[in-house]
Amino acid sequence: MDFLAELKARAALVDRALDEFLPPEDAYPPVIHRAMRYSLFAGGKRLRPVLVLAAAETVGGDPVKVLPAACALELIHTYSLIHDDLPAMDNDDFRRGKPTCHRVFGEAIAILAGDALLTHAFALLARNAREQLAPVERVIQVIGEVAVAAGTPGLIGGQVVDTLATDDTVDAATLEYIHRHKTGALYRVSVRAGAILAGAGEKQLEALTAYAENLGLAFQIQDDILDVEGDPARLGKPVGSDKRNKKATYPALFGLDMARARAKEAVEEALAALELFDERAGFLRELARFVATRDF
Ligand code: GRG
Repeated sequence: MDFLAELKARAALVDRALDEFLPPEDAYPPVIHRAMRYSLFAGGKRLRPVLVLAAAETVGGDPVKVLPAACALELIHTYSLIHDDLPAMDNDDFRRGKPTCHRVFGEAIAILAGDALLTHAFALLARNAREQLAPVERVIQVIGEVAVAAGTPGLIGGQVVDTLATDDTVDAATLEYIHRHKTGALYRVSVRAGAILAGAGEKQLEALTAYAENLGLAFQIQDDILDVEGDPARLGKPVGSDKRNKKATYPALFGLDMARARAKEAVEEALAALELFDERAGFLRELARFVATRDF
């Protein structure tokens, strides 16, 4: 399999669905829809929505039927990036290689664009039931799980601990909490959402959850490694623009070699979790290998 070509094709499918599912740019009041679309189409890798599609495919479902849920996860991810970049948080000028939402539209519209993406995500999740793409009880389970993953037990919790962490408070346990919640929660729920909507059995869901947790960890460690030794141009970041707390990373706490070893171990655990699946898990397997070796 040419993994990158396959990833690109799936990301293009997601992009077309996002365009279809979002209010048009000129819908009143246009500035908010322009801001939402600006950040959404700034060039993300689309890993979370692609995971939703691949998890559905792995358990024998139709990826096209989970497209609204896949797009919902990308909307939540993009909202979190817009808010993370705000002056009150990381105060970043660039994201995905372009000026951040608040630099282009101002802080108030950027805050509202993030809010709008988050709320629209739940409208899209409900669409799964309205259009009878999946049985209503599965849709309700997914809506509940996504809300938890985006809330204080997930993304928000991780962001709060990261925000409050200072150089002397970031120990291994804190770092793990931040990674599991800030990054891991959305990976985990992306895989679970695709699998649940497609009717995964209990054992399949358990295995896919273990896969996703290890994948999220490998992804985040590689993200930390790229912060140290990645090519800023390839990552869409201007040189010297990174203002993240450098202590809250795997390489800072454990050194680069140990960080690489831990990422490799997480990939192996992710692959082991997929053992019960047939060749339909091929894309998920390649994705696990990709996240820990990627350079962007
Ligand atoms: C503001 C609630 C709230 C949360 C913010 C996403 C986030 C939490 C912070 C961004 C900083 C960061 C490094 C987070 C870890 C997750 C991560 C690596 C995000 C970037 O994901 P990619 O590489 O991004 O998939 P693209 O642009 O490809 O979608």
